[in-house]
Amino acid sequence: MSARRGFIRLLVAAGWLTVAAVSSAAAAPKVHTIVVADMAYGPAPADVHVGDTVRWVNNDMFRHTATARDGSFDLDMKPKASAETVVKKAGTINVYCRFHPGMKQTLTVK
Ligand SMILES: [Cu+2]
Repeated sequence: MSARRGFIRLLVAAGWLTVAAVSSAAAAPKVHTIVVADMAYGPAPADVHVGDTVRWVNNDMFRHTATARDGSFDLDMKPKASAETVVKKAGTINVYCRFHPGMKQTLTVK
């Protein structure tokens, strides 16, 4: 085998390693942060996948919850506290605050 051909094989192998590394990074779980302030949830994150973590950060001066209507989680947050959950199934999750029924949010999990 010529040195040139060996070099080309090395480049091809390195290319596959790069592809493998990038695709496994894309599949790694992500953390999505939602800031709670002024009696409201911040925007629901886009592109939430099963296995990702959704974290609510309560920047308000009041205690809030992030409670799933389907009962899958119920996170209670004192002022300046945060809480998180790992989403386990795809679909729509309706979230509300137990203390302030007007606080609502819809999470879409892919
Ligand atoms: Cu609340």
